[in-house]
Amino acid sequence: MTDDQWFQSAVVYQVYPRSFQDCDGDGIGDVPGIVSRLDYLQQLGIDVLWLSPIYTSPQDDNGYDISDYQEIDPVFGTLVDVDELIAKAHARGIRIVMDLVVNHTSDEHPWFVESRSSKDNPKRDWYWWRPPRDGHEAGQRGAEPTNCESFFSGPTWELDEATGEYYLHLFSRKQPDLNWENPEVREAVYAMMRWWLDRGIDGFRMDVINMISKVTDLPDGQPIPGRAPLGNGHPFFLCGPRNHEFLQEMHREVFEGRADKLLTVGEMPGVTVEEAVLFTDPERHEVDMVFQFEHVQLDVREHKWDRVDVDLRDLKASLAHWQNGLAERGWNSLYWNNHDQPRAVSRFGSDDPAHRVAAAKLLGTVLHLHRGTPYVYQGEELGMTNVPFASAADFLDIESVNYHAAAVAAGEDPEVVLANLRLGSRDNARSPMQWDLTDHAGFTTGTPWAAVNPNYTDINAASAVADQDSVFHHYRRLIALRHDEPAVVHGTYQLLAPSHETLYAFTRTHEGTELLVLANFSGDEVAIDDAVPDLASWEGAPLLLGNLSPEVPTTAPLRGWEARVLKR
Ligand code: TEU
Repeated sequence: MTDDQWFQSAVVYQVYPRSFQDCDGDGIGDVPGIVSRLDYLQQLGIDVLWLSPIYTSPQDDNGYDISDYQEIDPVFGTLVDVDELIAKAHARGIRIVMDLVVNHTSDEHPWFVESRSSKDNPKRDWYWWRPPRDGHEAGQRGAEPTNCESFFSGPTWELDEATGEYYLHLFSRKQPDLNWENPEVREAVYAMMRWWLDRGIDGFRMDVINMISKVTDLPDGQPIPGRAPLGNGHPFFLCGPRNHEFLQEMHREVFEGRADKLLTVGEMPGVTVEEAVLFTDPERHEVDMVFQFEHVQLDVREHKWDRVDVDLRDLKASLAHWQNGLAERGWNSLYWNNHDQPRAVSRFGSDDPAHRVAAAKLLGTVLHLHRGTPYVYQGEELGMTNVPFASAADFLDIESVNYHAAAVAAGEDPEVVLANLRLGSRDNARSPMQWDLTDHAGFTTGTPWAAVNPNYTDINAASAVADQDSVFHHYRRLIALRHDEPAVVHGTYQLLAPSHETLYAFTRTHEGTELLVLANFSGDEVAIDDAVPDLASWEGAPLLLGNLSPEVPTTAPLRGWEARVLKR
């Protein structure tokens, strides 16, 4: 592995700062809180820390609406705190990756304040402005320039009364989209990125970076069943015509000469394997890896609130699709969780107290034994679960709040809407980190901004670190395995028994070493004879890592939620 592929044996830990550790008692996590937990992260063994945004922000979308890219929001701390975090993380051999949110700014960013001030302001073209649709008056129903729907419900255009024009916002109305067609915008973004790299950070997670290039005439989208006349604009802004060009320019302008020490991961909703090969081909100098969404859409039907259970066969096929698709060129990221997704053990495993620990370890085993860079989301290493929200009032995320308001206004049954929120809301991932058995799980001495999951009495870091059989120590062993076992990093991938409904089985092969990974995604015993063609030849192969005790013969049927990694 060349030096500049260091990330292939690295494991990234995502911190959602608002919910990680509060040090000043205001009930919101902060940078000094992250510093105070570096020993814990070092014990886990992670190599990179990705921080969700901590920049100055009105917090409309919990910091993904930035009003100053080069200042830290006081709620999280100061630039001096960040310098301390960088220095102390580096002293532990941990790199720091910041969230880059440049598809849009906050509407309170000075760039947008200027742009909206008049039609002939020099920064007018830094954003997407359009007059009302032909034949319509500004503010009239249907006057939006196109019919496209925002990710956060409603139209993707907002009227600015002062100038009588509409501005584009793929997300909230307080997140106006930057116009990347304008070279001044790109230059300003690149300058800011260089400033952060010069400050000592080690890369970026790039928020919706496959939305920055749009089809410039922004046409109407196909009406969305049940939400017409709102239309689907995705074909006009996902992986747009200049996306590769912009990323290659970014690489030249920002990363040239230092890329081999950095990590860049592009969040790309809707990206295909074919496109990801181009985005992550090292010869093209675009990004090191992407967050793709195929496996986290398998339980979604018409829209994210219309959910079904995941069929393991679909999950296996999807991950294998990406393993095979990026086997020769490019590189995968590997994730079950992040701040936008429900908790994996509740979604893909089992949060039944009888099975939760085994299931959480099993999910970690399956993911970390794939080829790619694994991402651990805060609390995943504890097997933290979805939150038992009591009512709609418990949901704080703008995506949840807007969905609830729009759905109820459209006449949907509030109980159905609440059930949908409990299953799919991003709030599930944003409850405070569960540190110990003290008040508020040790997250804050104040009143937490969001309720702590009441199951913190059973699920918390203090208990986990003290228990060698915990999910925490299983994740620690998985991370160590990636550092020590070349076959985990480089082994070719072969899925076995693709049509088996509850058994997940695959091999990794590298320079004479073969790993066999077996996982039972059910609470019932499952035989493996038919799944593994030459099972007898695995007799007596050492168990590299398992999630249940006592150890049983390596070729014995798998117990409920049992995972086994064999090596020969
Ligand atoms: O998310 C992009 C994105 O597509 C999300 O809207 C995701 O698909 C959805 O939340 C699933 O429920 C990024 C950030 O991760 C997210 O937190 C921000 O809200 C969004 O961009 C806007 O910056």
